[in-house]
Amino acid sequence: MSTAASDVRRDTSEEWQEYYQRLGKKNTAALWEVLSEIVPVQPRRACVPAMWRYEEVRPLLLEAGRRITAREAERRVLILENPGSAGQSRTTQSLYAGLQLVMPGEQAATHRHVASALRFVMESDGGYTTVNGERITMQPGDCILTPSWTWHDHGNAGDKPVIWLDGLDIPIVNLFESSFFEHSPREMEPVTRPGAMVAYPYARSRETLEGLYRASAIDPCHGVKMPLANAATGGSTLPTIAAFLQILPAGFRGEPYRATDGTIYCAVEGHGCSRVDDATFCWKQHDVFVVPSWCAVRHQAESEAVLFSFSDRPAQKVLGLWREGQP
Ligand code: GTQ
Repeated sequence: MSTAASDVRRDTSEEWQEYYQRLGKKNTAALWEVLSEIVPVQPRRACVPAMWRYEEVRPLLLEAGRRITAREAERRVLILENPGSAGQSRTTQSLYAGLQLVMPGEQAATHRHVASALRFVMESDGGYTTVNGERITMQPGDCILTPSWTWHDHGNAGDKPVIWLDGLDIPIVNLFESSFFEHSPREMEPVTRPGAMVAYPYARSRETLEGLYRASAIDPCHGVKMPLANAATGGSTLPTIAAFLQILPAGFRGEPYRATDGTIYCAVEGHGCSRVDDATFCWKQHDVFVVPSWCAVRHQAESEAVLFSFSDRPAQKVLGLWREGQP
């Protein structure tokens, strides 16, 4: 492995220390002390591989349902915090994920923010989200978008808890210090865009995936993986986030793959295990796991399995940052 230019012997003599102090007083610093940290040879990750088992987190979320109302909380969500970045409200370095709960009869207030969101529905019989005045019903497996600065609220007209996985680009927006947020002064927003543009019903995407599975070759790393294209633009799901659905045939033994877009996975159907660097995550429906940037992942499926995933790939691509490879 090559060494960075700054791996020189640090001079700790008093004379140098005194010089560094004078630099600090003028708000300057010696690059040669930090170069290999700030320009690493390959990605230096704060985030680590991690998994959240649905059967463990769901009871905690339902407990939140007894402790706080959706109104009080604004959004009743348990953030899936990466243990390598505890307290930073992030799941990968650039993306936020959380599990949101809306109890029967509840309605979460109408607001909008610069951060874009996707929702991947886990449990819903009567759940809905309203995007710029258009009500979109939620069914398990549906993916629903809340593009940047669109008004949205969530509700539950059924008699059972509604739960979904939220994915937002909050850390990206905050990196750029470009966040705005506001509550709606109105109870209802006028309809300003068709709901079909922001909804990916599972029945439809699953059928498209099945067609691809029958028609195309199985990728040795990904099985058959398809992006959820943006219906309005034909481009990525959201400007900053791409969502994918992939099928792993029964008995699939994937080859290792890595890419610079840290990726959040949610198991939809079947069960299997994914090896992420040295960790092995055995997953079943609704379990969530994260593959940080440039970590090798290899998926294995016992039964035929379907995984939903999302990452910041479009943001990295447009900035010329994205790389992938087989480790
Ligand atoms: O549903 O609008 O998980 O504003 C975090 C912030 C969900 C939402 C989150 C939010 C929302």
